[in-house]
This record gives sequence, structure tokens and C-alpha cells, in this order.
Amino acid sequence: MFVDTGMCNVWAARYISPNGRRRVIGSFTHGSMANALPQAIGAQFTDRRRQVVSMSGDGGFTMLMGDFLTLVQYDLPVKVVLFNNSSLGMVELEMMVAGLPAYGTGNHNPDFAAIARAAGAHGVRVEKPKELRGALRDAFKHQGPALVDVVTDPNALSMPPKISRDMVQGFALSAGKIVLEGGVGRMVQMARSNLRNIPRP
Ligand SMILES: Cc1ncc(C[n+]2csc(CCOP(=O)(O)OP(=O)(O)O)c2C)c(N)n1
Ligand SMILES: [Mg+2]
Repeated sequence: MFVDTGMCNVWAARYISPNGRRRVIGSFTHGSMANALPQAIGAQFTDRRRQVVSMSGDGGFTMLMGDFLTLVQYDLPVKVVLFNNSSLGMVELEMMVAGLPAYGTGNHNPDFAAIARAAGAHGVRVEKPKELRGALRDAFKHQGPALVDVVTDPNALSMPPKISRDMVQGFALSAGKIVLEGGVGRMVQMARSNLRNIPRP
């Protein structure tokens, strides 16, 4: 399993355990974006029988989207699970922690599942949580390359395990600026989306 640099990397680290048989590989030291798909292609070429999954961010995937055709060209049965929050989420969070209102981090994304199908792969879009399990099951059952476009909450923030006072101050400043610019609704929505993610001792 390969995880892109960004928030989906944090979610993977938090919820997926490398269990001795399953390996989780990312660009953990260098932090290059768009790493998961090319790493997955390389791994699948070394062994076509092992299940290879690319957990891609929408930003990372679009950077190297042409390589999705490589999966079709060589019939590599990689499963791409796309964390589609329509943003460069990690950078948005970094901007907020630095006291800035998020700027230029939203992505106008296409329907990635339709693109996957047009390319000749299995593609399915998930917009409701209850559709996810079935969509993943079908993708893993499919013999060839598959993409599951998982539309996630753009306001979900991957909180770090330790939160410093500086981070909180920066975030509050950024939130204040967003509210002053008329984004009250956005901040309320963000608070609602993240209450469940706040680490509790
Ligand atoms: C080559 C490269 N460009 C830019 C960055 C800075 N950067 C780190 S994460 C990120 C956003 C990633 O967006 P996405 O793949 O959608 O993941 P998300 O954080 O939304 O889950 C950016 C721009 C980087 N690490 N590497
Ligand atoms: Mg994203």
C-alpha cells in the first residue's frame, strides 16, 4: 500500500496498521507529492500477484494522472483509492496554522471515476459513506486496474497528535481573518466537521 504526501498520508498512518504482511510505503522523509501512484506501478511490476493499492490525494493524483494510463497499458491490477477532498488539504492546513486565510488551495476536480472508465479501467465514484464498502469490494474483486473516487469532507482536518500553542494561535488568527472576510459559515462548518477528530487524552 502506497500513500500520497498530504492529509491522506496522516489518515493512513492513523488508521492502517502495517501488520507484518501488509507494507505501508510513502514519501515519509522527502515529502514529495504524487508519490503513491508511481510507487505502486513499480511495486506491481515486481510482483503481479500481490495486491497493490495507491492511496492518492486528489492533488497528488492529478499531478501524475497520465500514469493512470500506464496501469491500463500494462494491465497492472493496482487499485487507486482517491481521497478526493477537492483541495490541497495539507497546505491549506499549514497556511491556517501560520495565521493565513487559505488561498489558492481549492481544486476544481473532474469526475475521476468517469475518467478511469474512459481509460478502460474500472471506475466508481463514492459520494455517500454507505456506498464506500461496496465500492471497495467491487474494485478489489475486479481483475484489472481500478479507481475508487472517494469524495471526502473538504473541511476535515488531519490534526497532528501533539498540538502546540503556536499552532493554535496561528489557527485562531486565520479563523479570525476568514470570519472578517465574511466566511462565518465556513468556520462553523469546519468546526462541525472536526469535533470528532480532536484527539482526547
Ligand atoms: C512536489 C511537491 N509539491 C508541493 C508539495 C507541498 N505539498 C505537500 S502536501 C500538498 C497537498 C497535497 O494535496 P492532495 O494530494 O490533494 O492531498 P490532501 O492533503 O488534500 O490529502 C502540497 C501542495 C510537496 N510536498 N511536493
Ligand atoms: Mg486533496
